Amino acid sequence: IDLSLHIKQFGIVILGDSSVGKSSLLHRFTEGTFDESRQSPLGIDFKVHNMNFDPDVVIKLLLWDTAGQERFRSICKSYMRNSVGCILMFDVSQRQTFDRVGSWHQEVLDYVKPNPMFFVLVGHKCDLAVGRQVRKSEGDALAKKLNMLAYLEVSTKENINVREVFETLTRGIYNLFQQGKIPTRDDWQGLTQSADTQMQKWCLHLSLKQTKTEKSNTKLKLFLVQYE
Ligand SMILES: Nc1nc2c(ncn2[C@@H]2O[C@H](COP(=O)(O)OP(=O)(O)O)[C@@H](O)[C@H]2O)c(=O)[nH]1
Ligand SMILES: [Mg+2]
Repeated sequence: IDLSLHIKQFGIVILGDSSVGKSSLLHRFTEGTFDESRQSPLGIDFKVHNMNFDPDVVIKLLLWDTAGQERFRSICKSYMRNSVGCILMFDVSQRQTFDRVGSWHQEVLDYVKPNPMFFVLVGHKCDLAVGRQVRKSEGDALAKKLNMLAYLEVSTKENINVREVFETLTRGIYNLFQQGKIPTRDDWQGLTQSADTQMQKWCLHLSLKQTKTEKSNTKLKLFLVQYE
């Protein structure tokens, strides 16, 4: 039995104009709920979420939500620099938020240079069929033009495609990394492989939300025996 557990850490930043639904999306993904009257936290919100692709790979997502920085984007710089993935959002019922996607994209790339950044474009609030101002084909075309991993139409309210956003981005980055297309650097925290200490493995195993397979249960027991 191979005892090595591969732990990778991806920094992910959620960006887009004010009120497109960034905080709602992150809250739905990490807490599972949507509350229309919920006040977005001001400043920077930070969540950690573990993804378990197979028993041997754990990806720890460091998720950064931004608020109030929309007009002072330079504040975002440091955590953009420490991210490898970006969920770039617009509101399908607000045309101007779509029109600004291109400039968000360019600014992010300028900030993170020479490090890479991979994007998923989110057309949010797709439950608002009546007020829609941007067509799905336009979102698809823009994501393609800007070389993004995907375009997804999402509703946090109706819980449509929420998990898919995070999974598509994480899987896309993971696959590129496996293909050697994302070089890591000592001075870059966007994508890191954490130290393989027994304690970390143990903690990560315990914090995994997904149902564990027989194989990883066996591993957990072995770790516990080793740790004790
Ligand atoms: N119709 C609809 N409204 C949403 C959805 N997600 C968020 N909202 C609303 O959009 C507003 C802005 O959301 P918020 O998460 O604070 O946006 P942020 O400024 O980008 O963080 C709030 O009134 C939310 O209730 C959605 O999927 N559908
Ligand atoms: Mg917010």
